[in-house]
Amino acid sequence: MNKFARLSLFAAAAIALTACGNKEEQPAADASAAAADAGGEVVVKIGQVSPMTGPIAHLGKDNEFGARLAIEDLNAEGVEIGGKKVKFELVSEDDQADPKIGTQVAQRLVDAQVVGVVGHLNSGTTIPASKIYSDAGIPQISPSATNPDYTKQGYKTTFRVIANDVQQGKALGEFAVDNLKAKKVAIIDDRTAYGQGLADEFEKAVKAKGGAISKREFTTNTATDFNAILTSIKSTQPDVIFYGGMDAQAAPLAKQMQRLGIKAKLMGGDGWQTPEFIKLAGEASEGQYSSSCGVPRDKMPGFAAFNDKFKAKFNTDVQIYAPYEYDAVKVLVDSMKRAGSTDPKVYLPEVGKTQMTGVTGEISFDEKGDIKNGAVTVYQVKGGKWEVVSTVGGPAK
Ligand code: ABU
Repeated sequence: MNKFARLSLFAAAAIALTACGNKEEQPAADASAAAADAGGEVVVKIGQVSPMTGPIAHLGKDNEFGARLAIEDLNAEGVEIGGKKVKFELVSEDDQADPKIGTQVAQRLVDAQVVGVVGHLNSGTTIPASKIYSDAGIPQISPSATNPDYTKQGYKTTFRVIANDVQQGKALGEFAVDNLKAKKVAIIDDRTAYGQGLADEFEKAVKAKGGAISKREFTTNTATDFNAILTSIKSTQPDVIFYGGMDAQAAPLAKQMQRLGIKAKLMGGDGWQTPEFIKLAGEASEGQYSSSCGVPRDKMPGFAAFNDKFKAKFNTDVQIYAPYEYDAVKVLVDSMKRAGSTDPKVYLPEVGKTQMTGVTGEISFDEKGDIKNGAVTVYQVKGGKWEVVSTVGGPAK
Protein backbone atom coordinates (compact mmCIF):
# COMPACT_ATOMS: atom_id res chain seq x y z
CA MET A 1 0.00 0.00 0.00
CA ASN A 2 1.45 3.36 -0.97
CA LYS A 3 1.61 6.33 1.41
CA PHE A 4 -1.50 7.98 -0.13
CA ALA A 5 -3.58 4.78 0.22
CA ARG A 6 -2.42 4.31 3.83
CA LEU A 7 -3.43 7.90 4.68
CA SER A 8 -6.84 7.50 2.98
CA LEU A 9 -7.48 4.30 4.95
CA PHE A 10 -6.55 6.06 8.21
CA ALA A 11 -8.82 9.03 7.43
CA ALA A 12 -11.74 6.73 6.53
CA ALA A 13 -11.29 4.80 9.78
CA ALA A 14 -11.23 8.04 11.76
CA ILE A 15 -14.43 9.28 10.07
CA ALA A 16 -16.15 5.93 10.70
CA LEU A 17 -15.15 5.98 14.36
CA THR A 18 -16.48 9.51 14.79
CA ALA A 19 -19.74 8.68 13.01
CA CYS A 20 -20.56 5.49 14.93
CA GLY A 21 -19.15 7.04 17.97
CA ASN A 22 -18.57 6.29 21.34
CA LYS A 23 -22.33 6.08 22.01
CA GLU A 24 -22.06 8.14 25.21
CA GLU A 25 -22.66 11.87 24.83
CA GLN A 26 -19.65 14.02 25.59
CA PRO A 27 -19.93 14.72 29.31
CA ALA A 28 -19.18 18.12 30.75
CA ALA A 29 -16.18 16.72 32.59
CA ASP A 30 -14.71 15.40 29.35
CA ALA A 31 -14.86 18.89 27.92
CA SER A 32 -12.67 20.13 30.72
CA ALA A 33 -10.66 16.93 30.48
CA ALA A 34 -9.71 18.14 27.01
CA ALA A 35 -7.91 20.91 28.85
CA ALA A 36 -5.88 18.43 30.88
CA ASP A 37 -3.00 20.27 32.43
CA ALA A 38 0.69 19.68 31.80
CA GLY A 39 0.89 17.08 34.54
CA GLY A 40 -1.65 14.96 32.69
CA GLU A 41 -4.32 15.50 35.32
CA VAL A 42 -7.93 15.95 34.28
CA VAL A 43 -9.21 19.33 35.45
CA VAL A 44 -12.70 19.06 36.92
CA LYS A 45 -14.64 22.19 37.85
CA ILE A 46 -16.93 22.45 40.86
CA GLY A 47 -19.11 25.52 41.21
CA GLN A 48 -19.86 27.36 44.42
CA VAL A 49 -22.34 30.21 44.80
CA SER A 50 -22.96 32.51 47.72
CA PRO A 51 -23.37 36.25 48.34
CA MET A 52 -19.78 37.51 48.29
CA THR A 53 -20.92 41.13 48.41
CA GLY A 54 -23.68 42.92 50.33
CA PRO A 55 -24.88 42.70 53.95
CA ILE A 56 -24.19 38.97 54.38
CA ALA A 57 -20.94 38.78 52.43
CA HIS A 58 -19.25 37.48 55.63
CA LEU A 59 -21.49 34.39 55.37
CA GLY A 60 -20.91 34.05 51.65
CA LYS A 61 -17.15 34.14 52.19
CA ASP A 62 -17.48 31.61 55.01
CA ASN A 63 -19.18 29.24 52.56
CA GLU A 64 -16.56 29.84 49.90
CA PHE A 65 -13.74 29.21 52.39
CA GLY A 66 -15.34 25.87 53.28
CA ALA A 67 -15.44 24.85 49.62
CA ARG A 68 -11.91 26.09 49.00
CA LEU A 69 -10.57 24.07 51.92
CA ALA A 70 -12.26 20.93 50.64
CA ILE A 71 -10.85 21.41 47.14
CA GLU A 72 -7.35 22.02 48.52
CA ASP A 73 -7.54 18.93 50.74
CA LEU A 74 -8.74 16.78 47.83
CA ASN A 75 -6.01 18.05 45.51
CA ALA A 76 -3.37 17.56 48.22
CA GLU A 77 -4.43 13.99 48.90
CA GLY A 78 -4.59 13.22 45.16
CA VAL A 79 -7.82 11.84 43.74
CA GLU A 80 -8.13 9.25 40.96
CA ILE A 81 -11.48 8.77 39.29
CA GLY A 82 -12.06 6.11 36.67
CA GLY A 83 -8.32 5.50 36.51
CA LYS A 84 -7.50 9.16 35.83
CA LYS A 85 -5.78 11.63 38.13
CA VAL A 86 -8.14 14.49 38.81
CA LYS A 87 -7.37 18.05 39.79
CA PHE A 88 -10.39 19.95 41.12
CA GLU A 89 -10.90 23.62 40.39
CA LEU A 90 -13.35 25.81 42.28
CA VAL A 91 -15.42 28.22 40.19
CA SER A 92 -16.94 30.76 42.56
CA GLU A 93 -19.85 33.05 41.78
CA ASP A 94 -21.43 35.90 43.74
CA ASP A 95 -25.25 35.86 43.64
CA GLN A 96 -25.54 38.88 46.00
CA ALA A 97 -28.40 37.00 47.76
CA ASP A 98 -30.58 38.16 44.87
CA PRO A 99 -32.85 35.55 43.23
CA LYS A 100 -32.49 37.12 39.76
CA ILE A 101 -28.71 37.23 39.93
CA GLY A 102 -28.83 33.73 41.39
CA THR A 103 -30.30 32.34 38.17
CA GLN A 104 -27.87 34.34 36.02
CA VAL A 105 -24.81 32.99 37.80
CA ALA A 106 -26.30 29.48 37.83
CA GLN A 107 -26.47 29.62 34.02
CA ARG A 108 -22.91 30.94 33.96
CA LEU A 109 -21.75 27.91 35.96
CA VAL A 110 -23.59 25.53 33.63
CA ASP A 111 -21.95 27.27 30.66
CA ALA A 112 -18.57 26.96 32.39
CA GLN A 113 -19.17 23.18 32.46
CA VAL A 114 -18.96 22.67 36.19
CA VAL A 115 -19.84 19.08 37.08
CA GLY A 116 -21.51 19.90 40.40
CA VAL A 117 -22.51 22.91 42.47
CA VAL A 118 -22.34 23.63 46.19
CA GLY A 119 -24.77 26.38 47.08
CA HIS A 120 -26.48 28.63 46.93
CA LEU A 121 -26.43 30.05 50.44
CA ASN A 122 -29.91 31.60 50.56
CA SER A 123 -33.14 29.70 49.99
CA GLY A 124 -34.34 32.63 47.88
CA THR A 125 -31.54 32.06 45.37
CA THR A 126 -31.16 28.30 45.79
CA ILE A 127 -34.75 27.52 44.79
CA PRO A 128 -34.91 29.38 41.45
CA ALA A 129 -31.35 28.34 40.54
CA SER A 130 -32.19 24.68 41.16
CA LYS A 131 -34.29 24.54 37.95
CA ILE A 132 -31.26 25.56 35.91
CA TYR A 133 -29.07 22.86 37.45
CA SER A 134 -31.87 20.32 37.12
CA ASP A 135 -32.35 21.12 33.42
CA ALA A 136 -28.58 20.71 32.94
CA GLY A 137 -28.51 17.47 34.99
CA ILE A 138 -25.95 18.91 37.42
CA PRO A 139 -26.07 17.87 41.09
CA GLN A 140 -26.55 20.78 43.52
CA ILE A 141 -25.93 20.49 47.25
CA SER A 142 -26.85 23.42 49.45
CA PRO A 143 -24.96 23.69 52.74
CA SER A 144 -27.34 26.29 54.12
CA ALA A 145 -30.65 26.81 52.28
CA THR A 146 -33.27 25.52 54.68
CA ASN A 147 -36.62 26.33 53.02
CA PRO A 148 -38.34 22.94 52.55
CA ASP A 149 -39.55 23.86 49.04
CA TYR A 150 -36.03 23.49 47.66
CA THR A 151 -36.19 19.69 47.77
CA LYS A 152 -39.94 19.43 47.18
CA GLN A 153 -39.83 20.29 43.47
CA GLY A 154 -39.27 16.75 42.28
CA TYR A 155 -35.82 17.43 40.82
CA LYS A 156 -33.29 14.60 40.97
CA THR A 157 -30.43 17.06 41.35
CA THR A 158 -31.29 18.83 44.63
CA PHE A 159 -29.66 17.91 47.95
CA ARG A 160 -28.93 19.63 51.25
CA VAL A 161 -26.65 18.63 54.11
CA ILE A 162 -28.51 20.36 56.94
CA ALA A 163 -31.95 20.07 58.52
CA ASN A 164 -34.76 22.12 56.96
CA ASP A 165 -37.12 24.78 58.31
CA VAL A 166 -40.01 22.41 59.00
CA GLN A 167 -37.70 20.82 61.58
CA GLN A 168 -36.16 24.11 62.66
CA GLY A 169 -39.43 26.08 62.98
CA LYS A 170 -41.02 23.29 64.99
CA ALA A 171 -38.04 22.98 67.34
CA LEU A 172 -37.97 26.75 67.93
CA GLY A 173 -41.75 27.13 68.37
CA GLU A 174 -41.86 24.28 70.86
CA PHE A 175 -38.82 25.66 72.67
CA ALA A 176 -40.47 29.10 73.01
CA VAL A 177 -43.61 27.66 74.60
CA ASP A 178 -42.17 24.71 76.55
CA ASN A 179 -38.81 26.06 77.71
CA LEU A 180 -39.26 29.82 77.73
CA LYS A 181 -42.89 29.49 78.88
CA ALA A 182 -43.91 32.08 76.29
CA LYS A 183 -47.65 32.68 76.15
CA LYS A 184 -47.57 35.51 73.59
CA VAL A 185 -45.04 35.86 70.81
CA ALA A 186 -44.58 38.52 68.15
CA ILE A 187 -43.11 37.56 64.80
CA ILE A 188 -41.10 39.60 62.29
CA ASP A 189 -39.71 38.22 59.04
CA ASP A 190 -37.67 39.62 56.19
CA ARG A 191 -40.02 38.42 53.42
CA THR A 192 -37.38 36.16 51.92
CA ALA A 193 -38.08 32.51 51.16
CA TYR A 194 -36.06 31.66 54.26
CA GLY A 195 -37.23 34.32 56.72
CA GLN A 196 -40.91 34.13 55.90
CA GLY A 197 -40.93 30.34 55.56
CA LEU A 198 -39.21 29.83 58.91
CA ALA A 199 -41.51 32.35 60.61
CA ASP A 200 -44.55 30.49 59.23
CA GLU A 201 -43.28 27.17 60.62
CA PHE A 202 -42.48 28.81 63.96
CA GLU A 203 -45.97 30.34 64.13
CA LYS A 204 -47.57 26.94 63.40
CA ALA A 205 -45.57 25.28 66.17
CA VAL A 206 -46.34 28.02 68.72
CA LYS A 207 -50.07 27.79 67.98
CA ALA A 208 -49.99 23.98 68.10
CA LYS A 209 -48.58 24.28 71.61
CA GLY A 210 -51.33 26.70 72.67
CA GLY A 211 -49.27 29.91 72.38
CA ALA A 212 -50.72 33.11 70.93
CA ILE A 213 -49.29 35.42 68.26
CA SER A 214 -49.54 38.99 69.55
CA LYS A 215 -48.41 40.61 66.29
CA ARG A 216 -46.98 39.57 62.91
CA GLU A 217 -44.84 42.14 61.11
CA PHE A 218 -42.42 42.09 58.22
CA THR A 219 -39.41 43.98 56.96
CA THR A 220 -36.78 43.44 54.25
CA ASN A 221 -33.38 41.76 54.10
CA THR A 222 -31.67 45.15 53.68
CA ALA A 223 -33.51 47.10 56.42
CA THR A 224 -31.66 48.49 59.41
CA ASP A 225 -34.36 50.60 61.14
CA PHE A 226 -36.94 48.56 63.03
CA ASN A 227 -38.16 51.25 65.44
CA ALA A 228 -41.67 51.58 63.97
CA ILE A 229 -42.21 47.80 63.92
CA LEU A 230 -40.82 47.36 67.42
CA THR A 231 -42.89 50.21 68.83
CA SER A 232 -46.10 48.62 67.54
CA ILE A 233 -44.98 45.21 68.84
CA LYS A 234 -44.04 46.60 72.26
CA SER A 235 -47.65 47.58 72.95
CA THR A 236 -48.74 43.93 72.54
CA GLN A 237 -46.38 42.88 75.38
CA PRO A 238 -45.00 39.65 73.91
CA ASP A 239 -42.79 37.29 75.94
CA VAL A 240 -40.72 36.50 72.86
CA ILE A 241 -40.03 38.30 69.60
CA PHE A 242 -39.13 35.93 66.77
CA TYR A 243 -37.07 37.21 63.86
CA GLY A 244 -36.96 35.16 60.66
CA GLY A 245 -33.97 36.50 58.76
CA MET A 246 -30.21 36.94 58.79
CA ASP A 247 -27.68 38.37 61.25
CA ALA A 248 -27.26 41.67 59.39
CA GLN A 249 -30.84 42.57 60.44
CA ALA A 250 -31.11 40.57 63.70
CA ALA A 251 -28.22 42.55 65.25
CA PRO A 252 -29.67 46.07 64.80
CA LEU A 253 -33.05 44.64 65.76
CA ALA A 254 -31.61 43.42 69.09
CA LYS A 255 -29.97 46.79 69.68
CA GLN A 256 -33.17 48.70 68.95
CA MET A 257 -35.17 46.36 71.23
CA GLN A 258 -32.75 47.24 74.02
CA ARG A 259 -32.99 50.96 73.30
CA LEU A 260 -36.79 50.81 73.39
CA GLY A 261 -36.69 48.99 76.72
CA ILE A 262 -38.30 45.81 75.34
CA LYS A 263 -37.73 42.99 77.79
CA ALA A 264 -38.97 40.15 75.52
CA LYS A 265 -36.32 37.63 74.43
CA LEU A 266 -35.30 37.72 70.78
CA MET A 267 -35.37 34.34 69.03
CA GLY A 268 -34.53 33.20 65.54
CA GLY A 269 -32.97 30.54 63.35
CA ASP A 270 -29.66 29.63 61.75
CA GLY A 271 -29.50 32.85 59.72
CA TRP A 272 -28.22 34.67 62.76
CA GLN A 273 -26.66 31.99 64.96
CA THR A 274 -23.32 33.49 64.05
CA PRO A 275 -20.32 35.20 65.72
CA GLU A 276 -21.17 38.20 63.53
CA PHE A 277 -24.52 38.64 65.33
CA ILE A 278 -22.71 38.91 68.67
CA LYS A 279 -20.08 41.23 67.22
CA LEU A 280 -22.67 43.57 65.68
CA ALA A 281 -25.27 43.47 68.47
CA GLY A 282 -22.73 43.78 71.29
CA GLU A 283 -24.31 43.63 74.74
CA ALA A 284 -27.80 43.55 73.19
CA SER A 285 -26.97 40.00 72.03
CA GLU A 286 -26.74 38.76 75.61
CA GLY A 287 -29.48 36.29 76.55
CA GLN A 288 -30.92 36.00 73.02
CA TYR A 289 -31.72 32.63 71.42
CA SER A 290 -31.25 31.17 67.99
CA SER A 291 -30.65 27.78 66.43
CA SER A 292 -28.43 25.95 63.98
CA CYS A 293 -29.55 23.16 61.68
CA GLY A 294 -27.08 20.59 62.91
CA VAL A 295 -25.52 19.14 66.03
CA PRO A 296 -23.30 21.30 68.29
CA ARG A 297 -19.74 21.70 67.07
CA ASP A 298 -18.29 19.58 69.87
CA LYS A 299 -20.49 16.69 68.66
CA MET A 300 -19.32 17.02 65.05
CA PRO A 301 -16.76 14.31 64.32
CA GLY A 302 -14.43 16.52 62.31
CA PHE A 303 -15.03 20.04 63.53
CA ALA A 304 -11.96 20.47 65.75
CA ALA A 305 -9.51 19.56 62.97
CA PHE A 306 -11.51 21.52 60.40
CA ASN A 307 -11.57 24.58 62.65
CA ASP A 308 -7.79 24.50 63.19
CA LYS A 309 -7.16 24.32 59.46
CA PHE A 310 -9.76 26.98 58.69
CA LYS A 311 -8.33 29.44 61.20
CA ALA A 312 -4.75 28.84 60.12
CA LYS A 313 -5.61 29.32 56.48
CA PHE A 314 -8.13 32.15 56.54
CA ASN A 315 -7.25 33.87 59.82
CA THR A 316 -10.91 34.20 60.79
CA ASP A 317 -13.55 32.30 62.74
CA VAL A 318 -16.01 29.93 61.13
CA GLN A 319 -19.32 31.76 60.89
CA ILE A 320 -21.79 28.93 60.43
CA TYR A 321 -22.01 26.99 57.17
CA ALA A 322 -18.34 26.50 56.18
CA PRO A 323 -18.11 22.93 57.57
CA TYR A 324 -21.36 22.00 55.77
CA GLU A 325 -19.99 23.49 52.56
CA TYR A 326 -16.81 21.45 53.02
CA ASP A 327 -18.93 18.33 53.43
CA ALA A 328 -21.04 19.21 50.39
CA VAL A 329 -17.91 19.24 48.18
CA LYS A 330 -16.78 15.94 49.70
CA VAL A 331 -20.20 14.36 49.01
CA LEU A 332 -19.92 15.31 45.32
CA VAL A 333 -16.41 13.91 45.00
CA ASP A 334 -17.21 10.79 47.01
CA SER A 335 -20.09 10.13 44.59
CA MET A 336 -17.79 10.63 41.58
CA LYS A 337 -15.32 8.13 43.05
CA ARG A 338 -18.01 5.51 43.58
CA ALA A 339 -19.35 6.05 40.07
CA GLY A 340 -15.84 6.02 38.59
CA SER A 341 -16.79 9.11 36.61
CA THR A 342 -16.89 12.88 36.86
CA ASP A 343 -19.70 13.03 34.32
CA PRO A 344 -22.74 14.44 36.17
CA LYS A 345 -25.07 12.12 34.27
CA VAL A 346 -23.09 9.11 35.45
CA TYR A 347 -22.38 10.09 39.04
CA LEU A 348 -25.68 11.86 39.91
CA PRO A 349 -27.45 8.61 40.98
CA GLU A 350 -24.58 7.97 43.42
CA VAL A 351 -25.19 11.26 45.28
CA GLY A 352 -28.51 10.00 46.61
CA LYS A 353 -26.81 6.80 47.82
CA THR A 354 -24.24 8.68 49.91
CA GLN A 355 -23.30 7.14 53.28
CA MET A 356 -20.50 9.33 54.54
CA THR A 357 -19.08 10.58 57.80
CA GLY A 358 -18.34 14.22 57.16
CA VAL A 359 -16.92 17.00 59.31
CA THR A 360 -20.49 17.71 60.49
CA GLY A 361 -21.63 14.12 61.06
CA GLU A 362 -23.29 11.24 59.24
CA ILE A 363 -24.55 12.19 55.79
CA SER A 364 -27.18 10.26 53.87
CA PHE A 365 -30.23 11.52 52.01
CA ASP A 366 -33.92 10.73 51.89
CA GLU A 367 -35.78 10.32 48.59
CA LYS A 368 -36.14 14.11 48.20
CA GLY A 369 -32.48 14.90 48.82
CA ASP A 370 -32.88 16.11 52.40
CA ILE A 371 -30.37 14.93 54.96
CA LYS A 372 -31.62 12.00 57.05
CA ASN A 373 -31.76 12.49 60.82
CA GLY A 374 -31.17 16.24 60.62
CA ALA A 375 -30.69 17.89 64.00
CA VAL A 376 -31.61 21.34 65.28
CA THR A 377 -29.65 22.86 68.16
CA VAL A 378 -30.90 25.83 70.18
CA TYR A 379 -28.28 28.23 71.56
CA GLN A 380 -28.31 31.23 73.87
CA VAL A 381 -25.75 34.03 74.04
CA LYS A 382 -24.10 33.84 77.45
CA GLY A 383 -21.06 35.90 78.36
CA GLY A 384 -20.64 37.00 74.75
CA LYS A 385 -20.61 33.44 73.34
CA TRP A 386 -23.17 31.08 71.87
CA GLU A 387 -23.83 28.34 74.42
CA VAL A 388 -25.75 25.15 73.57
CA VAL A 389 -29.12 24.90 75.30
CA SER A 390 -30.65 21.80 73.68
CA THR A 391 -30.57 19.64 70.57
CA VAL A 392 -33.60 18.12 68.87
CA GLY A 393 -33.21 15.16 66.46
CA GLY A 394 -29.93 13.97 65.00
CA PRO A 395 -28.57 10.47 64.61
CA ALA A 396 -29.94 7.73 66.88
CA LYS A 397 -27.81 7.42 69.99
N1 ABU B 1 -30.89 28.83 56.41
C1 ABU B 1 -30.69 30.19 56.67
C2 ABU B 1 -29.93 30.96 55.65
C3 ABU B 1 -30.03 30.52 54.29
C4 ABU B 1 -31.41 30.42 53.77
O1 ABU B 1 -32.04 29.38 53.91
O2 ABU B 1 -31.87 31.39 53.15
